[in-house]
Amino acid sequence: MQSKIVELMRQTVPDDGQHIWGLADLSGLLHERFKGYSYGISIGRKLDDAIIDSIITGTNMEYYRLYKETNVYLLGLVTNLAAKINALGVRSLAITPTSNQLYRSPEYTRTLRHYFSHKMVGTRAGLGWIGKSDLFVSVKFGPRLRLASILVDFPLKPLEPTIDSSRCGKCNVCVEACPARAATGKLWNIKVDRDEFYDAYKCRDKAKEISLAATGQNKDEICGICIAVCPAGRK
Ligand code: B12
Ligand code: SF4
Ligand code: SF4
Repeated sequence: MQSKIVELMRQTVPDDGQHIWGLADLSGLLHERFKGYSYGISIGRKLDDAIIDSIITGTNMEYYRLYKETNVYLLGLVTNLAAKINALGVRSLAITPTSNQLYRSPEYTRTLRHYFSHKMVGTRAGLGWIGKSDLFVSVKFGPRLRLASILVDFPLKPLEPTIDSSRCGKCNVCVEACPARAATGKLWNIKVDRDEFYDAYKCRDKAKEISLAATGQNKDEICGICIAVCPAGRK
């Protein structure tokens, strides 16, 4: 069955240099609402370089549109894949890029955490690490991507070793560029919690302010300067 799922992924995810995907063992890592699922597939879709380069000093409408379009695209891709995996007889569940009822936490306003982390599936699939400003930094595209996931109840064997610690090294570019000063500069590893190195409230409040100024709305918190400056993704 592993080989059928791998084949399905190869056939369905475009081999166009704009996508990455990998298989993850999530045993013991998922919230109880995902009971029965212990494995997953992480998928990343690259973001357009010209648009990302253009937000290096602050966000704009083009990035906002790209963010919306990529969410719609990834939703379609993971829904299609989950349906095909279900048709193979393996129970699977598509996890959308943005929060929905499936993983929204009622505690969110107090914690700024939901019940599902796409980035965790990505590190378990060996596709990247968590950077100093809490972005997922993929080996292939740096942080210039959006993520989605699929959960499956079949024991998938990861194709790559997991990545358990940061590869940022001495780089501090995103820490210095962040207008909210949200990151401390401490390096991530799987034992270090988000709140020990990155302040999600500072980020959220600044991103709201920036979104309002650039797009006239502050429902979505759109900033992304930390994505644009990261040398791991820049040409
Ligand atoms: C809530 C949320 C926010 C909040 C809180 C952000 C945060 N970093 O926690 C706010 C509103 C501030 C925010 C802002 C932004 N967000 Co946001 N957000 C989310 C959302 C919906 C949930 C994240 C969450 O619950 N975090 C809780 C913490 C605890 O988990 P985490 O940060 O995801 O990751 C931790 C675990 O994965 C852990 N971990 C990783 N591997 C392993 C392995 C093991 C064994 C263990 C134990 C732990 C572990 O390490 C991390 C740090 O502790 C996700 C989508 C999703 N469901 O994943 C998007 C998501 C994180 N956002 C995203 C983006 C792009 C942004 C913004 C750039 C805004 C924008 N769209 O322009 C900023 C950047 C903020 C930043 N520097 O991280 C992308 C990130 C892409 C990337 N390259 O990393 C995501 C993944 C959406 C997507 N589908 O692509 N966001
Ligand atoms: S999204 Fe903006 S405010 Fe948040 S960490 Fe990145 S640069 Fe800082
Ligand atoms: S800018 Fe540097 S410190 Fe920040 S995530 Fe990228 S590599 Fe890591």
